[in-house]
Amino acid sequence: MHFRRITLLLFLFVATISCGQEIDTLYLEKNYDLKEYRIPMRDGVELFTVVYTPKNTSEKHPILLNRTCYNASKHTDYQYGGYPSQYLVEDGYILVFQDVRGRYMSGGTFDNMRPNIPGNKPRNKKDIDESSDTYDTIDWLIKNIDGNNGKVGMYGISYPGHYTAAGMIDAHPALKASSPQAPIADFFFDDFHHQGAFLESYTAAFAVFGYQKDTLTREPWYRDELMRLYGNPAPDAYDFFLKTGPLKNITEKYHHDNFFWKQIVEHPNYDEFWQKRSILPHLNGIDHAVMTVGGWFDAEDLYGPLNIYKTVEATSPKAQNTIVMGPWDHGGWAREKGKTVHNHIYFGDSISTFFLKDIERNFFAHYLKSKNIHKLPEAYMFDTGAKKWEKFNEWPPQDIEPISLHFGENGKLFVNQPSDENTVFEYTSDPNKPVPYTSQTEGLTFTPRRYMSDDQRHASRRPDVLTFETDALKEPRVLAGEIMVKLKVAMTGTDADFIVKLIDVYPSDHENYEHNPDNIVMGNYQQLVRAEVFRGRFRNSFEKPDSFVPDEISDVNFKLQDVLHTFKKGHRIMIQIHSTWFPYIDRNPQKYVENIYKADIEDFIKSNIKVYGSSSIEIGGTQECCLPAPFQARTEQFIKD
Ligand code: PG9
Repeated sequence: MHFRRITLLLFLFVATISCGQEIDTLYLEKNYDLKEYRIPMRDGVELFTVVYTPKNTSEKHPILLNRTCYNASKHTDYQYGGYPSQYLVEDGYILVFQDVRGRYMSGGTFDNMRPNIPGNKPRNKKDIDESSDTYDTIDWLIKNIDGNNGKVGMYGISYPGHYTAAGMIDAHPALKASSPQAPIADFFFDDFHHQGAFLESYTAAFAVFGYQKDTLTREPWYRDELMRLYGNPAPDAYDFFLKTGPLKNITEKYHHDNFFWKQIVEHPNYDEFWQKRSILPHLNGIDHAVMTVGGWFDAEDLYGPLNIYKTVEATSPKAQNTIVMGPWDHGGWAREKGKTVHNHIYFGDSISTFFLKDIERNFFAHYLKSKNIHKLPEAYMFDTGAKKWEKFNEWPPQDIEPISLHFGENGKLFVNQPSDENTVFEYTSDPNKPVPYTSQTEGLTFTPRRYMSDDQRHASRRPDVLTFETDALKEPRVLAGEIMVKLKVAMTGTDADFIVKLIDVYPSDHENYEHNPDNIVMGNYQQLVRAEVFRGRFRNSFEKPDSFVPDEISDVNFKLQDVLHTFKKGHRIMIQIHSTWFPYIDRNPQKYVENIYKADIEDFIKSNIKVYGSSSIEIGGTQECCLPAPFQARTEQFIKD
């Protein structure tokens, strides 16, 4: 694949193409003046910053700041890099795009999820982080950019969403509105890992984040490293990664000189390296407006938006804190395609335009232009089953009846009806024949996007997948809030992953959809609603993993990410449980080894796994869970401060 096409792919996977058909070079040239600056930070490092200032000087304008690791220069020369939305550009803001430290045209050294240094402003000159860089940037902009009204908003999708959240910490007083969108909160739970299990599908992404540049550049400096995997992209990632073998082969063949890969390999557990990079323990004392945005089908950052919203809610009573969750994949709200279809499922028309025009535009206008039009509820959540927006005055909602699910003989799933505790369900998990994460064949990609509402019949027909389903529902049932999985398991091996899926099973006579190819049969479709992996070694602590004792019953309790989904009358609720999910997730050898990134081929063994009838799944409201102790302790400490 030609490098420039990959570069475009890179930008698309983060930059997202906005609905801005009306915004182009001509529009920007006609309505904005463009200048580039090098803004000095407190330690002297200069950050490259592109500034568009409205030509209309009849009024002062607020500043909209986007800090990115994905190249601010794609906005130079009056290029419309895809964001902010056409509505914000048309409303008139001072549009600012900045390369974060160590990226592209900015000075300094890059650090993935640079640890935030706790403490109040101003810090001494050596202590810098994304929070201090944001503070210094805002301070400089307010003082040096003519025509600003003294108010600043921040926004960003994905990594830029993370930088937006970092800017909320010890924020500059001019920062009045922040919208972290699909923000990364913690790379041990977002993106590269899900609950400690490595996302092997991310292997190709390391080139973007694992090499320091040695000059100021407007072009990706990691071109050759990116082509190692993308020079001849595998059309079948399952086959490619199975043949590649254990993760140690990836180190030897592709990432032997990648500093981020080395960090991931050397820190397989939630140790201080990861804990200090989580943004969550630092989100406290926030006193401005925060609108966190996420997509229910975001395979990259779903943990981030949900937990950033909940943390701000718990620690910052002065913040006007809201969350918007729609039927989108990663950053899907920033691009309008007319019909919102995720994989095979149609959710409605112009849903992204509704968000951009009626939600995001009003949010910033209200807080930055003092337009009294902000009518956002506490939680603006899209029901992915009923396919409509719902407004809640809290999230998770406490007024929707939670349910518990229990596993019965012959694949029966019971609602609120505990089954025989002594019933045992068994399967043999073979890492050499892993369960595919998708019903389709996908090539080497940064992150899969379609699987999160995909048909699960390919899995339910496998002997190494436990499948339980209710009878057809006599009435609709709304599942809203958190999901707590409580498994009681035993195994012949000494380690295991557990993938648990919540699935909406369509009636056998459900009609097919016109927007799908003929071979997509919707009768008995098993639509994935939510799935998550849990690496069993972390069941007692993400920081200190434990092996399993063969044939001894163990508790494996963990959370799936939140849902809002109405299971319609005639549909069935299904749960699947299995122990491989490939190549989305790397394979657990199932023989306990200290570091799976260094496991040998001989460590990969079959394991007979038992799930006991005393297991259950609790869905709805707020589920008390097993946050990793260090994180939980720190959050409590910050809340107290
Ligand atoms: N969260 C997205 C990502 C981060 C790192 C690797 C791959 C993807 C993003 O910033 O788009």
